Amino acid sequence: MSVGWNIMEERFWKDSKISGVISNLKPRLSYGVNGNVNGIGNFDVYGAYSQVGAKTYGGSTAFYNSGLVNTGLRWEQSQSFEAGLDIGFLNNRLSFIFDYYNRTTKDLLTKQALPGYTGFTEIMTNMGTLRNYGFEMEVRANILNNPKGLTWDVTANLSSVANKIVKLPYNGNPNNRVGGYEVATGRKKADGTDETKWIAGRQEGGKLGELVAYKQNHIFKDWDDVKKYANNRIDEVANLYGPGLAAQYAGKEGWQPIEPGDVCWEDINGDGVINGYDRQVVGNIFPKVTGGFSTTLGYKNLSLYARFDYALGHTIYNDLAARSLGQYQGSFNIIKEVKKTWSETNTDTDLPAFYYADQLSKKNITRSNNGLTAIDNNSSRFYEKGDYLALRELTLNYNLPKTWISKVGMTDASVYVTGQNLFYITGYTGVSPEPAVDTTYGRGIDNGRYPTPRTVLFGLSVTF
Ligand SMILES: [Ca+2]
Repeated sequence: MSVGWNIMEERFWKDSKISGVISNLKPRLSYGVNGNVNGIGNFDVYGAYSQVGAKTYGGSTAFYNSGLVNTGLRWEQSQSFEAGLDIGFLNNRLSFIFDYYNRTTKDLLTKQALPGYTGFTEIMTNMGTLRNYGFEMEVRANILNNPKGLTWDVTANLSSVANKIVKLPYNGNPNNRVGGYEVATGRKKADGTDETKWIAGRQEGGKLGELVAYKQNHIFKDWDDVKKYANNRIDEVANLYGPGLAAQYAGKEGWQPIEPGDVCWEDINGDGVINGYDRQVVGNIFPKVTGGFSTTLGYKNLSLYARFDYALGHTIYNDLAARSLGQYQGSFNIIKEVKKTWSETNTDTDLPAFYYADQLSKKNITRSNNGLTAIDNNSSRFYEKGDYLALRELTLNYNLPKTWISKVGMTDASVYVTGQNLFYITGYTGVSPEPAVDTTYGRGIDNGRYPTPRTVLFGLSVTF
């Protein structure tokens, strides 16, 4: 269902002087409901049976109930509201399209994990309500328009996306939370204990895609620095103690000293203990803003086209760098950043001292995962901003003059050279700054992806 008003078609508009400047003006509103059954398997409504090995049940073949029935499954329902405005100036040589959208998806088809004692790992449910909202904008400009000389067109678009979890099924937890981590807010309650909150996971009012880590404040330069920040510190994550506690812990089995070259973690609640309460959200896997722009410059038979795109606001966990500098298995190749790790002659750095098997010693890099590739609970140092601008395409095209090609029976012919994925401008240190949406270990993790291939093509296009 949609309505639009072509104001420039109205009599009063045509009669007014402003119609000479504003050539298009159209406010729009739309509302619609869509259904979706993507993500639902063939037998989710009916449940499933599987075979137990081959004749292993007293010499016979047996079957067991391997998938739960959910006869109440429904389609997902998306309600979209959109408000927009098209506006054009000077015979539409400059035009804008603005849109605001708000899409609420109800009855999301989601697999709900089940406790092991049920005998099942999960059940397909209509889990909750998610809202996506944002702005979209497009600009088109015909800056130069000389049929015998220069022409120049520019287009640009931008869209911002945010998501919010609106509703989850009742499960007795505050905000019907599923998963996530309990951390300290940094404030104390009246009785002196820590005020806590839940981050990441899924909860009503929360966002999808949050990344959680221990915040690296800096690398301890020397003993003075260790004593200044961590003299009486206990690190419960890796069983480390500060120099002031040496009398108590030195030589105690399973305990190691905090030394220069180790990470100075942020102690959120200031209790002198580093533990799970000292974790925080360090980013989100989803870009906040994406878009692109293109420009076409023409002079007679020659044209130059360039197309850029960008994404801003997403964070990537650079597991490849963490794994190499943490030497979780001791057999990985070492990246060149190892030269920047802390040593007695290189104390001003943001990379901890290079140890073998970080997960078995100081846990300066992989904090609570024992060296597994996992998105959360690592050092914040390896969560990198993925902001980038890419030159996606650059094409130089020359249309051969008609007088030449008509002699050999062609109607159109051009030669061109085109390059794709020519460069990124980014601060991300891995091979590709694009959001890691689909890797072996899940979204947001760069565990060694292939770079986007850079290609250069020379071509000849002929029409007879
Ligand atoms: Ca603490």
